[in-house]
Amino acid sequence: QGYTVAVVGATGAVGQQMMRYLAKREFPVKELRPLASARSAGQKVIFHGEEVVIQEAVPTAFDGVDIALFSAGGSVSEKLAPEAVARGAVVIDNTNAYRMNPDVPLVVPEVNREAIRQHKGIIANPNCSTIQMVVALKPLYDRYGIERVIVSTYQSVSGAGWQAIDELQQQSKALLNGEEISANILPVGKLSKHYQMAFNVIPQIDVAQENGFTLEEMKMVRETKKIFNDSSIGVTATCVRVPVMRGHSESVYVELKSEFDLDEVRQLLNNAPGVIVEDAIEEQVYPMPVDAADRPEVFVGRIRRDFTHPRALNLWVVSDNLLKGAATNAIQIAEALISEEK
Ligand code: A2P
Ligand code: 11C
Repeated sequence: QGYTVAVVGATGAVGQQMMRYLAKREFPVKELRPLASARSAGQKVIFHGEEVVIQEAVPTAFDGVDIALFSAGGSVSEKLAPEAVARGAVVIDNTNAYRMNPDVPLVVPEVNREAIRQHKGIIANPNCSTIQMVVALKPLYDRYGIERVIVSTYQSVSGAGWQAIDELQQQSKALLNGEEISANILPVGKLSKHYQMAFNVIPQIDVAQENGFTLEEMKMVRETKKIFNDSSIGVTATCVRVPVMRGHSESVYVELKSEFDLDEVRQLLNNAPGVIVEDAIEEQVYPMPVDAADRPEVFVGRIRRDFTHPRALNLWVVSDNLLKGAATNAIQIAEALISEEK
C-alpha cells in the first residue's frame, strides 16, 4: 500500500529535508527512490531506519514512480520532469523551471490548494521567500484586500544549497582564526565574482534582470500575483543574503484596500493555518531565524500600524526556508494531491 516516491536531489540541502519530512509526516511511501547525479550514485540514505541506495537521475529511474519531488536545480527539472511525467509520475518541482508556465499550478496549500486540480503532470513549489510571505498575507488578503506590498528580505545561506552553508562555516572559522578566506559560491555560484559572506550582507540573490532587480526579487513579484490569482497586487522586493545558516526573515510593508483594526489583524493571523504569531515587542517577543529553524510554520511578529499611510501595516515574517520554504510545502502539495484522488 502506498506510493513510489522519487526525491531528485537526494543529497542536497532541500532533498534531505524532503526525505526527513516524508518520514516524519508518515506519508504513505511504498518505495522511496532517492536520485542524484552520477557522483552520488551508490551512496546510501536512511529512510524509516533502513538504508536506501541513491541512484543516478536518468529517465528510466522514473519507471513506476507515482510522485517525483524535484530539487536538483532548474536544468535538471527541465530535462527530467517531462521524462517523469511521460512515465506516469506527478512531478512536484521545487525549482524555478516551470513556476510561471500557465499550464503549471504554483501552489501554497494554505492559499490556493484548489489550483492543484488544474495540473497536467507538473505542480510547482514556489520560491522559499514567496511562500512564507503569502502564507502571512493570505488572511489579510481575504479580509481587507491588498493594494501593495514592499518587502525586504534577510535570507539565510542554506537557500543557496549545502555548498553555501559550508562556505559560511569555513569563512567564519578562518576569520576568527585570523586566516585568509576564500569565496567561491555566494552570491551566485555560476557568476564570476564571489564575495565574503561571513560578517557581511550581500544585496544580491540570483542573477540580475534587465530592470535592475534580481531574479529572486522578480520571483517574489510574479509568484505572489500568480498564487493569489490577482495581477493587481503591487509587489516590490529587495532580497538580501545574510550570514544566517537557516531561516529567511522578511520585513513586509502592506497597504490594504480597506480600513483595518490592528487587534483584528492579530486575531486573523493567530487563526490563520500555518501561522504562529509571536508579537510582544514590550516583552522582546518576536520571531527570529534561530528559533524558527527546523519548525514547519511561518512566524509573524512586530505587527504594527504604519504611520505614513492610513491603511498600511508592517510585519516581520520568519520561516525555515528548507521546510515551509521548500520540503514542507512540497509534501503538503503531495498530501493534498493524494487526498484529491481519494
Ligand atoms: P549530487 O550531490 O550528486 O551533486 P544543493 O541544493 O544542496 O546544492 O543540492 C543540489 C542537489 O542536486 C544534490 O542532491 C545534487 O546531487 C543534485 N544534482 C546536481 N546536479 C545534478 C544532476 N545533473 N542530476 C541529478 N541531480 C543533480
Ligand atoms: C535562495 N530563494 O534563498 C533562494 C533559493 O527559485 O527555488 C530557492 C531558489 C528557487 O537562495
